[in-house]
Amino acid sequence: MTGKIYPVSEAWSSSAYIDENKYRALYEQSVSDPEGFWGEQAARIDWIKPFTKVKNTSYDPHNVSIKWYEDGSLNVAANCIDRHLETRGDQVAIIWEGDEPNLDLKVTYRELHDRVCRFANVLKKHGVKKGDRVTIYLPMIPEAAYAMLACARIGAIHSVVFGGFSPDSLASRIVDCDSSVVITADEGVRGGRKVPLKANADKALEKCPSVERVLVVKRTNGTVGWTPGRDYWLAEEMESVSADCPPEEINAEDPLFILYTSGSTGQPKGVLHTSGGYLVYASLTHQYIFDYKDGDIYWCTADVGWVTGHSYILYGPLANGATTVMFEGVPNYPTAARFWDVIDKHQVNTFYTAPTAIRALMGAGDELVKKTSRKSLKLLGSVGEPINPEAWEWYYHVVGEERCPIVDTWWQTETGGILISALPGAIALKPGSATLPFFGVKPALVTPDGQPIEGAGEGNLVITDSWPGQMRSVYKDHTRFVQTYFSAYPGTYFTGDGCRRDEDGYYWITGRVDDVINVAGHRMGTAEVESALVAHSKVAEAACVGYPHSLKGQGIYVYVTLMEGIEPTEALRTELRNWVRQEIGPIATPDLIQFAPGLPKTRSGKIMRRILRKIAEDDFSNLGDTSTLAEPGVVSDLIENRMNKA
Ligand code: 6R9
Repeated sequence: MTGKIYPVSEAWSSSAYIDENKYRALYEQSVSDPEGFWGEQAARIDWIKPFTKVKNTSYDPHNVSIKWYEDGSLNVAANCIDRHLETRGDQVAIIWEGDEPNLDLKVTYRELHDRVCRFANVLKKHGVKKGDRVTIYLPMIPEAAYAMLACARIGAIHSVVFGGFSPDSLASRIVDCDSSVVITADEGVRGGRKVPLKANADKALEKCPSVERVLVVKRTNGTVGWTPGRDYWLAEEMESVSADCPPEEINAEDPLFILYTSGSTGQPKGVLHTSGGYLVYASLTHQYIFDYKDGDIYWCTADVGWVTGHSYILYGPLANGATTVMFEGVPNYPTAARFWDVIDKHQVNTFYTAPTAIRALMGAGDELVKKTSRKSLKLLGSVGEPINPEAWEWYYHVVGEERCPIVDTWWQTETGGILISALPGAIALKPGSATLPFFGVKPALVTPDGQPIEGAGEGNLVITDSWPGQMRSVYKDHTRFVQTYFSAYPGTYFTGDGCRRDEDGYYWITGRVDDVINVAGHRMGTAEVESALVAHSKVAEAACVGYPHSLKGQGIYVYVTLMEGIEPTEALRTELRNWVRQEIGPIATPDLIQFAPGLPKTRSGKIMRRILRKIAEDDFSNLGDTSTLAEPGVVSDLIENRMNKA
């Protein structure tokens, strides 16, 4: 089953940085001599103190340690801003497109420098020092970029929390990394609706005694609560400080940011990324995978609350002196032509979005696309989940008019940057495949019990050697880092993804093999949804699984056992849905709730998720052996009352 192949066009192979021969040669060098390869590549960024040691990494489960360029020093913000001032001070760094189509703003590198320096001085004025954690809870406004870069400038560690998360989710992330400063806005605006960020933050802060300062961006001028002495308007503070802020010297292995992400167990973990290797990797992948050339307008539609926003709206593009678009809104406001309108408005050359958005816009019909020009487009990208071939073909034929290659980029919060993707001038495309590994990346497949799979086959995806963008630890919990990623298949990094490799060596990600589900490109731990549900007074027990969803990729299916005497009603379904929404955030809202008098369990009391998954998928022909169940009868009841009857 190889499917269609779209060869590299002559125009692309002759104009791109990397053609097929170069890819083969450089890939070979990168994996046979990582020290040499990454030592050379590091010259793309400015070092304050040059490194003498390139790579010092160990995947040995007894001693996992990942260090790159460890004796070098640099400043990430200076690399993203200051070093461009001489050659491109007046070039636009950020094109901000507001939620309303008539609202936009262009920020040049010189202006970015001024804002970031002032912001950094505001942080200093409020006591933030190198190594301190700063939580950023902002909408997609330029201040989010200023805030992140201001932290980087002074060596503070930012933790960006997606603006769609609830007060509780925000609170647990603030507490985990012990932030003393929170940066938020009065309100966010998305799709014409307001999001009460300051009110959410106030609620969260009731549980966060460590927070001493809240800096508030005025976005809507909405009414907000105020705690004098703790809360400050950012704009006033920016006026009160100097615009001069020399960048701190930061060791390559000093932390740049923490980003919380869902795992298969427990609370979200604080993925820790450091400075030197991360920046080299983000910038190199951005240049080659998007074939970024001077003057290109590049647009990644992610939110800065996710890793894609960190690496491919901010750090990668700005390190490369690019013009990066930052979009506050949503794909279907005011109409489902918004993306295509914005592409025309700003003459976007490279467009990078998620399959869930592509599927939704495909559903809105071709007319909305065809009435726009899109002639500026050269290259399309996809990220966040496997893209189904139908959506791929539509993206390719209708949006890109068969002119634009699609780079399907596979990576994770943990990997810092893209690991498997086509290079548009080098690698022929197969719809639905992320294609081949990037330089320095050594993927391998193993059977569930750890036997290596050679050649074509399907198994669990591991990476057998480190790359500079790799996460360094789970914040304050190195043991969890080792357990989660390095103990299942010793000597390798375990990705949590299943994957097939075809006869051409192409990789086809099949989705998560752990209890993480991918809802509209957002990672959700089933354990988080379950713990939110059991916190409800009427719920005795809950189990959460994913099921195929035509727009979101996966939907959230929960089985709920109610407390004795509680009636399963439609009203209670709504109540539980709203409850989870409130506890975690809208992205965790269950799509289907099945009331179940009992859940299938082994005799030792473990919930048999495999069975629940099958039922949610409406595929109960192959439930496997149910004889080990404590009460085999519950299964027929679950099937009978399933919510997903085809
Ligand atoms: C960047 C990002 C990571 C998980 C990952 C995988 C899925 C991401 C994908 C993809 C197939 C792609 N994933 N990109 N699956 N093809 N191109 O999304 O990070 O939020 O940490 O999610 O997303 O399952 O393990 P993150």
